Amino acid sequence: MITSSMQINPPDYVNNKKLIQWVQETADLCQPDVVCWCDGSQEEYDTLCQQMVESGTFIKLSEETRPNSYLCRSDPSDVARVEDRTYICSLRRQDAGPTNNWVAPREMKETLKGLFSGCMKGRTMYVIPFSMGPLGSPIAHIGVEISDSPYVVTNMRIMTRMGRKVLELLGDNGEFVPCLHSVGAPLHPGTADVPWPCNDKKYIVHFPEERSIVSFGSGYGGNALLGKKCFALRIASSMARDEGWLAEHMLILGVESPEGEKTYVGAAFPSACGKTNFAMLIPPHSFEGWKVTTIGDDIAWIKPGADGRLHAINPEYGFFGVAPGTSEKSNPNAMATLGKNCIFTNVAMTPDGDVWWEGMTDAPPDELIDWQGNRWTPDCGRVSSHPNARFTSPASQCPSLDPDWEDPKGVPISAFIFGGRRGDTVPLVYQSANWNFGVYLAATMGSEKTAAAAGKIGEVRRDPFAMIPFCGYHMGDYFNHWLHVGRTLLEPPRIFGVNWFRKDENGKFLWPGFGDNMRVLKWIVDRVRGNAAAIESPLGWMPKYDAIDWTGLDEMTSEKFSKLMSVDREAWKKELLSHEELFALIYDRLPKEFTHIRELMLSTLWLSPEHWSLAPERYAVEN
Ligand code: TSX
Ligand code: MN
Repeated sequence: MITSSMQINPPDYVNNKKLIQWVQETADLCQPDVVCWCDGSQEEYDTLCQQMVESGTFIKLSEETRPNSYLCRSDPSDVARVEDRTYICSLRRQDAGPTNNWVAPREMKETLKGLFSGCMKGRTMYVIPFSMGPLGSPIAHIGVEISDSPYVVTNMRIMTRMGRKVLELLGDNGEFVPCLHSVGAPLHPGTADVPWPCNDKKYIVHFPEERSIVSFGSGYGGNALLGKKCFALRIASSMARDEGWLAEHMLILGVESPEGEKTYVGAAFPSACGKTNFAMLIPPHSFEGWKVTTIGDDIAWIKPGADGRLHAINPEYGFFGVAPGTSEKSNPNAMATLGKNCIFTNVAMTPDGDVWWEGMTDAPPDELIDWQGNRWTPDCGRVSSHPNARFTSPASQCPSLDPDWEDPKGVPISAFIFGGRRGDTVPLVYQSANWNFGVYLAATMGSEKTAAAAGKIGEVRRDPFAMIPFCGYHMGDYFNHWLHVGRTLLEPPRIFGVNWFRKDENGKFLWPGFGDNMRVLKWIVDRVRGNAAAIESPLGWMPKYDAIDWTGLDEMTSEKFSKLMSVDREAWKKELLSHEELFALIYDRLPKEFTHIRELMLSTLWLSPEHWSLAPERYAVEN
């Protein structure tokens, strides 16, 4: 369907020869009925949403309770990223590394040519220009996604700065990352469309040397919104290595003291650690005058500045977050962000046209339509929302959004925080002795599995820098790049490890988490500014009980805190020895520094605890 606002020929503001040629070649290959150059206007967005309502892809939610918002139910087979179908097609297999799938670029291009030939028949091919990062920022980059999915267009308008102004900025000779996407479901004459077209055959392909992306067969966010994981992490990490910066799977937040001093930190966590909740944290009542501000919840692009510090932007424009578990208790700022102008995918719908998901409220509604469109009641034995159900929401609606979140220079980063979900062994918080030890800490971070997929529940899965699924090159080279960046900085960010998930002998969480994480964050900020005491351990610097503000948290006795902070020698020897498994995988490109650091930490653990610390205090040690 064509409307007056849709441009079939390149609009007059498009003069980029490379772009016009790529669009023409792609149209020739994919044979869509119509080519539409997206301008990013509200009118275009509303038209596409209306078309998707008419085609059964979108359901308009109640204008009273959820203005200008839509529910979308995907095909039940297309609900998550497909890691086994994700490829890094570097020229040399070695450069993709052992943690990525690889096929030779020429061979992959032949395969893709076959798949894309005529794949958009009966459909509209949308040209979606977008900027990752504030328009014109020296840290930002432009991409253009071609897609046959209106769901992708509408989500890209929320998740990126999208439309005409990007093409104007691109100019005649500007550089862009071409991102080609198709759901892989051509519409033949006489056949009806389905609400969520997709293809059983899926390919998510990256060509790091030529900086391009091709995605086939899936409409799901992480596979289809190519600006996010594909560009901002996989391709950008490869660009960053070549150019001396960092593209990281990190949230960025600001901590503002009552005196108005601002400190920015980046933090990386594997999935199911509450990254978005941490990015939007609300401090406890006792922290009067302290504020946490949100710059981003998922990705950080970080460049060394002339001042010798690192400066970070959030390349995204919205949040594509996991809905289940998001509530007024766990994340009031996210709930406020979701009030209007959102797209919900695979959540449940209430009888009055609103959304619901597991964990949103203590008690479920009496009746729902579940994510597959079936009637649902609390006793039916199924979940109402898919566990990976998502919201797409504009960042601008987030109450905790930092006033400087669109500063083209980025915000100066004072600390990096790395965390995982660990029921034992790993203390609540510790500061690495220096940059290299911090890189080691991040490279060996891991999380316990919470859902039974591959591997046993409780088993530690290593996810270095939370980047295993997202690094566009060899993980050993990635570690070396981090070590290299540290050497170029005059004022490197301090590096911290955290673990909100340590349990006692009865399996109960020792730490209340959520807003109380502010207490840990304040110690981190104080450390960075040289205002907090610490004692030494083999893991690095740790807060004494008195170094943390416990006002309003009576339950945290010094005894309980000691449990949270204890470093078990035997557990840590096992922990350090278990790093071998990860290191063996990348043995030929493993930084030599890592071997030294591991040996040093092991030898320190073998010393009696009296020798760990220069300070007399230390935490309980089981021998
Ligand atoms: O997001 C979480 N954060 C970070 C918040 C800023 N979650 C949810 C994780 C799943 C996405 C947490 N869960 C956190 C946390 O800090 N901590 C925990 C563990 C926990 C769970 C429930 C309680 C306490 C801790 N409840 C009570 O104590 C009542
Ligand atoms: Mn993520």
